[in-house]
Amino acid sequence: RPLDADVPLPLPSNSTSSREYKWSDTTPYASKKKLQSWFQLSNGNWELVKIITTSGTESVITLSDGKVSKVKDETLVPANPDILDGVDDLMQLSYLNEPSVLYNLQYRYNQNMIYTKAGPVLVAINPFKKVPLYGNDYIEAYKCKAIESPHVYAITDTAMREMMRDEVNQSIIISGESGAGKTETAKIAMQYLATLGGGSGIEYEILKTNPILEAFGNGKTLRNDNSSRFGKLIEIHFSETGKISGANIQTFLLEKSRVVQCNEGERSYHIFYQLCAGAPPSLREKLNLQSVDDYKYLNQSNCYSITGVNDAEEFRIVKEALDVVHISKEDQENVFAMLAAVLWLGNISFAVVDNENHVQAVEDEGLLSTAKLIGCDIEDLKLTLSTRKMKVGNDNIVQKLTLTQAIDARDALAKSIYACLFDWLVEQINKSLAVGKRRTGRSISILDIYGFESFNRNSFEQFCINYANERLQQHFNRHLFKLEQEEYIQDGIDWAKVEFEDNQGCLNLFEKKPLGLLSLLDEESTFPNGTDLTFANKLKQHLNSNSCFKGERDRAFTVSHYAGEVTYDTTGFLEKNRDLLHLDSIQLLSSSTCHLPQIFASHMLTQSEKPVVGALHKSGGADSQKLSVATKFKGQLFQLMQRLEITTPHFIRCIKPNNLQSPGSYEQGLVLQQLRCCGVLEVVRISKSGFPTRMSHQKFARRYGFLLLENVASQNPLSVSVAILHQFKILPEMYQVGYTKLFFRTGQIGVLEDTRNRTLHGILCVQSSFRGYRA
Ligand code: AOV
Ligand code: MG
Repeated sequence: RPLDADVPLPLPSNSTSSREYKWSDTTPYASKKKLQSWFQLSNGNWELVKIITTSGTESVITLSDGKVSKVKDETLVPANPDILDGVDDLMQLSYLNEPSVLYNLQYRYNQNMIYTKAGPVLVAINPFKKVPLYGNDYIEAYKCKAIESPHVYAITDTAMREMMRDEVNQSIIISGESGAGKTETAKIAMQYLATLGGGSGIEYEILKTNPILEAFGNGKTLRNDNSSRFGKLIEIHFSETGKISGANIQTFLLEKSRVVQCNEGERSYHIFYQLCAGAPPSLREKLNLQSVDDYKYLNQSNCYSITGVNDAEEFRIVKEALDVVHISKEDQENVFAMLAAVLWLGNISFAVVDNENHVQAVEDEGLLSTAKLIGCDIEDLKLTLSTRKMKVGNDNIVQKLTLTQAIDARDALAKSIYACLFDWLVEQINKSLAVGKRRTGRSISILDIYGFESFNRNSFEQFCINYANERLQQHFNRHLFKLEQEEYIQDGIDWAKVEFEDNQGCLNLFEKKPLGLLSLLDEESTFPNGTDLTFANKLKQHLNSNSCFKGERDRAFTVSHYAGEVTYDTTGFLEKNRDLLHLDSIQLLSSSTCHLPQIFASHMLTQSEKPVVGALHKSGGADSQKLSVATKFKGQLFQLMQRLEITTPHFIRCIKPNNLQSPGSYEQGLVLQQLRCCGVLEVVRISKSGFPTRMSHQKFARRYGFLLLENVASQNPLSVSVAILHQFKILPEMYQVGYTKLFFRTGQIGVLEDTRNRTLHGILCVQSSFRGYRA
């Protein structure tokens, strides 16, 4: 991989390459550099200022609005020479300070160059609009290396080449906050692989899994109109000749609660709205479909549509995609019936029937429709939702439910049906994409999970999502700092290993046994008398000395994540972690006359028969014989990390330039915060303490060789390079000579560039006055 490709991005605009030096510019380069510096304004933004005079401790500067100000020199941060404006790898910056990085990214972003390398990492800034960087022409150009500007295509191409060359499984790991562009990026990578490895037709199926999984697993949140509410790892397998032979999708913890409840301004899963908007009349009648605002589960958040999205059209696309992945029309109809059943379940209401506040389901349209759609007896459904069978000793007793209990039972059933439906779909898709013979060494996995989230109110879902991101961040850290330092060692230069800050502290807070967040949550979940409040108190009692933890008032606590502090409200934690489904509900489904509910019931039963971890089985009754949600999730994440560990990783960091999902707005503070917490600046920082500028001996000799006083035309690049270093008296501690490259400390190449430009400028001036024209 060339470290500094000189190829400009072939944008349709008139843009000259950002890195071309304009020879007509007569301002002496060296003095220009000294004139410019970064100055932080009171709003936190950085501005490029001109220094008029400097005393050594204080400088007089001009701001962009023309105002003149006297400032202390410490408040000024060196700016890079203009030649480095918009470099495509942050490693090429002579000064790797925050304003320079921010400016460089913004400079590129303003020209639709949303991709920039930060050493080995690809930084992608969400454009929130169509950018002309994709499609077959671009894919072709990246494939034959006609373009080398940073791009998802380029990093995917590298993964593909390394897979073929080394026969080692690869992974493309995409991270970033909610709404930063991970899912879009994953699709762009898949598109590239499908084009390069296509031929058998399976690639078409693979691409069609996207609209399906997005319809069933994405919803509108306050952060992102198309927010993934599940994690996904898609493993694409290749043949010896680099053709796609199949794929497998693994999903992680779907946010079930969204089915029955979501916040004002958010939506439940897209598929519900698509079904209601797009179902043809015959299906509407069969499922007794109403419009979205007739369903309680959908109308509680007061948000039905998404700007720019046509749900009916999306429904058509999803149905088409279901055809492609070989889900039969009959099964599709069963799926839609289950969706309708979930919606109708939400409309079931209860009435108090005795003076102990026990309730019974009202025999209304909701109940009748649900029973019909699930394929069960009306009386059975009524009983399931308003009573609970329990075993006390050897006796079976029937407990009547209160209103809250009944609503919980109803919602638990709806959530379970939906989650099973989702799992079932993934299973069907995997059957369709199945790899004939399991091969190793030739696969590329793309990881796209839900991004770090912080809302005004954060619940169990955010707790799990942010824990997952914490795990992923650790994987990122380890690999990047390790790889970075390995490059020095490989090229044989002296290198004292740099230790790096990692997020192990926060992970320990989650994972430590017995006194970590997850263990304490599980423990409290097993106590029959445990409540969200007793859980919160226990956390405060045991974890207050942990620097990543802070107890808050009432039921809340704060965790210092790598990406910022998040305060969690423990309300609902225990119930969501236990995730109990009454045995009665499972029995109801298994007695169903319909195909899917029966499958769901057996799925739920096998799940609950799995070996039990911890003390969970001690709590009341047969229906809690299952792993807690948090424990299961933790296990999944560990497995995921193990799988990724044996791959060569390629990292993409998505950055959200504003919180409004709007194009063209680049908020420096927001970008900086993500760069900081995502570790991009740390990659840059480690380079700062090392030798961030690298140039191959060849390139160095070519670029600066003419400055040598002696004739070196016949010598090899290494000798020429060394001669240049000597002639310019570059201090030995400022560089290292590797086997293939020269490594420079920050700023060193700027000095040489300076001399080169002055010399060239001199030559050109002489030439132009001699020839009578300006070059
Ligand atoms: P996410 O996956 O990172 O959030 P998405 O990939 O869903 O974020 O991106 C959010 C929105 O940004 C998309 O719906 C697009 O409108 C826009 N977008 C992102 N990348 C591009 C691009 N390359 N070109 C054009 N528009 C883009 V979450 O799933 O919430 O963590 O849980
Ligand atoms: Mg997403």
